[in-house]
Amino acid sequence: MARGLVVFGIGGTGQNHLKVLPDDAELIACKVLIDAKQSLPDDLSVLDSGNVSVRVLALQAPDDGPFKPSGDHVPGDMEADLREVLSETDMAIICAGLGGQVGSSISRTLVRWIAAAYPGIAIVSNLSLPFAQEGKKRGEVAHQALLEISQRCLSSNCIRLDRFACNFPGMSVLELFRIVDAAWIGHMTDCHRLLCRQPWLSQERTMLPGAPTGFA
Ligand SMILES: Nc1nc2c(ncn2[C@@H]2O[C@H](COP(=O)(O)OP(=O)(O)OP(=O)(O)O)[C@@H](O)[C@H]2O)c(=O)[nH]1
Ligand SMILES: [Mg+2]
Repeated sequence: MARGLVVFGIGGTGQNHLKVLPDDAELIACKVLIDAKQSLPDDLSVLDSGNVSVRVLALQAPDDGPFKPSGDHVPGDMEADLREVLSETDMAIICAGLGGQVGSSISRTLVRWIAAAYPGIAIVSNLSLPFAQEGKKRGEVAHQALLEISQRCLSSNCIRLDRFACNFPGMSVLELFRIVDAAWIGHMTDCHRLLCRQPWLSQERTMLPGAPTGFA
């Protein structure tokens, strides 16, 4: 049986997502917000209803410019906290909107680090690619991050915001983001069910030639 999930909300999008997650301690062991120091909420009650534990890890902007993926190493002052929350789980979910600095860089680093330090933990990602009108540079940053993150994940759900907007003409950006949140929560719970080995494969599906005959 999978233990509770550790959900990482990284950058502004990750922070917004943590605020709308189900308040379900059976499902979520811990919410971990990672963002630049100056972007953290003043009032943590927006994340913390008291039911699910919350960690907030503040990033100091580098002296020499923007946040960049830093190889396999998470910032030294975060490692002890990360090890503590990860010891409680066998599944980590990384949630970030790609295209900015914090989400795109820290998600890459974190996924690399978890994959190397905890090969037994299943990593799942919930990501988005920016709108085309946000510019080519953000698109490139996002695609590079997506490639690296998804290679290390059990399952990766990446929503292309511009494609999404085509499907919902006239919808406001905020409403679109709420739909993305719902899709990410669906992906998270599906992956958790998979890890819990709940019998979600239908009888018909399992009877296809060559398909698994169900979980033990
Ligand atoms: N799904 C979703 N996407 C968002 C949201 N806000 C912004 N985005 C998208 O995510 C991308 C990254 O935005 P943020 O998450 O604010 O960026 P960040 O990671 O905090 O990076 P910086 O603030 O640039 O350091 C944007 O370019 C948008 O495409 C949100 O609330 N939900
Ligand atoms: Mg930000």
